[in-house]
Parts: sequence; C-alpha cells; structure tokens
Amino acid sequence: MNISNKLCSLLHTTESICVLTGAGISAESGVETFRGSNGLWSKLKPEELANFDAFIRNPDLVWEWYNYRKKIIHDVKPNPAHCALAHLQDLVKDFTLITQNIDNLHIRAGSKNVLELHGNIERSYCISCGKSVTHVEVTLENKVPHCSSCHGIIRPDIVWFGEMLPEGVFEMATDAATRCELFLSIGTSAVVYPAANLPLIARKQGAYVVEINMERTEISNSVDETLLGKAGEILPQLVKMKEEIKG
Ligand code: BJW
Ligand code: ZN
Repeated sequence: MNISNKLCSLLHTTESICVLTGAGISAESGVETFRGSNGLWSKLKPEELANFDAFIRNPDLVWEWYNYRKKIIHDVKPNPAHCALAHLQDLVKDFTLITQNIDNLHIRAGSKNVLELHGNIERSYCISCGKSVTHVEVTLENKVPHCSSCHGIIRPDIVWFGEMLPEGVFEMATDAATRCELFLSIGTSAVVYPAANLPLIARKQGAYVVEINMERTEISNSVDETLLGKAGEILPQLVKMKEEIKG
C-alpha cells in the first residue's frame, strides 16, 4: 500500500478521526452496491422503488424488494473492513463512524454509536401513527405488514429520495466532520446529498481527507489523497499501522 508521508505522520499523531462509509464497504461481504455496472440501480429503477410515492402506489412490490434484500443481508457477515473500523474506535479518543448503509454490518462488527444517515433495514415504522417496529411479520397472503396499534401501513425505516434524514443525525455527522483531523471517505460514489457534502465540509474545516475506493469518484479532485483498492484490504493495513504506533 502506497500512502503519503502526510497520512503516515497523521496516523501517528491524530486522536480525532471521522469516517463516512458507503455501499462499497459491504461489497466484499456480498451486498450489492447501487451504482456501477453490477449495481442494484443498473437492474432496477430507483424511481420505482426508493421513494414514498412508489411505496404508496405499490407497497407489495417495495416490500418484496426489501424482504429479498433483508434475506441477503441476514446471510452475510461483516468483512475485514467493518472489523478494522470497529477496532479503530478503541485507538483514538474522538472517533465517529457515519454510514449511508442500511445493512447493519458495522453494528454487527462491533462499532458503537454509528450515525446511520439513511436508516436501517432491521427497523420499520407505521406511516400513520409513527410507531416503530423491530420485527415485521411477513405472510404469503399479506406481504405488506400493518400496525398492531392503528392498522396503518408499515414501511421500512429507510430514507428514500426526497425525504429528510433522521432528525439530529446529520447535525451530529456535520459536527464530527467539522472537528476531526482525519476524515476517511470509504466505498461511496459520493453522489448522494447531503452525505456527499461531509468530506467537503471536513476539508474546508482543515481536516486531511482520504478517500478509499476501487475507482476515482465525484469528489476525488476535492480530497487530499485517494487510495485505490479494496476497503477490505486497505483498511486493516491502516488500522494496523495506528495500532503499532499506539504500541
Ligand atoms: C468499493 C468496493 C470495495 C465497490 N472497496 N470501494 C439534484 C442535485 C443534488 C441533489 C439532489 C438533486 N435532486 C435530488 C437531490 C437530493 C437527493 C440526491 O442526492 N440525489 C442525487 C442522486 C442527485 N438526496 C435526497 O433526496 C436525500 N434527502 C434530502 O436531500 O433531503 C432534503 C430534502 C427533502 C425534500 C425536499 C428537498 C430536500 C435522501 C437521500 C436518500 C438516499 N437513499 C438511498 C437509497 C435507499 C433505498 C435503499 O437502500 O433501499 O441510499 S440512495 C442509495 O445511494 C442509498 C445509499 O446510501 C446512497 C449512496 O450510495 P453509495 O453508498 O455511495 O453507493 P454507490 O453504489 O453509489 O457507490 C459504491 C462505491 O463503492 C463505488 O464508488 C465503488 O467504486 C465503490 N466500491 N467495491 C472500496 N471493495
Ligand atoms: Zn400505527
């Protein structure tokens, strides 16, 4: 792995790291990414599945899609990149992990206080009374679950296009990006806002911004350093360096 002297020396000294992850970090676990030639959106149209109007038009179809993905996610495991980040939280005083992923793999790897910008596939809530539901019963006759309190339609707790992010979460993410010394943007195409602003906010506030991705992205020209390669190979090496420094 080829890293700059600047990143090497920052790894030595820094006690403040903020990380943003995207679908690419889970690719090596077997979860499909969204964009790219093999991504979910190359086969399915986001406008038919990932917005509230599409859900109201056809909740059966949307639930079928989420149940399919839930099954895949249940069957996969966190990979060395998730595990490396879970370890990194113990090596610095101020560590924040922000994820756009809904797959719960960071939490399963042992990361704490994860800021989930786009929700979590494990949770759902009633669109009428807002009651949150952790386990939805799916039957063959009735694919769309209903609320046990008011019989309203239950939806996945996922942020669709055109929807606001969960209250307070983006503010906490912005705070962490603003105060960190090192910001890592990992496995995200950085095209979805407002998440894509976080590396730019961090850099504007003086952080050193490093991107880890298989390819260059929308923000590559705006970051300090791009490490091209698999997150599952690069991250364990970076975290090992930090661990050795700590002794
Ligand atoms: C590897 C790897 C390996 C592979 N190692 N790397 C016009 C301009 C600007 C903004 C907008 C606009 N029109 C609309 C908007 C706003 C919109 C938006 O940003 N749209 C853009 C697409 C244009 N944003 C929103 O609507 C957000 N809300 C909002 O703005 O609220 C304010 C508001 C509300 C109302 C009115 C007005 C304003 C909400 C966004 C919600 C996003 N939700 C989704 C889908 C959820 C559905 C589901 O999961 O079922 O979240 S979209 C999808 O993209 C998902 C992801 O979290 C998100 C980001 O994708 P990510 O993680 O970057 O994945 P990929 O696939 O794109 O990239 C993977 C990367 O990994 C690639 O780069 C690979 O190379 C790399 N990789 N293997 C390392 N092993
Ligand atoms: Zn209800």
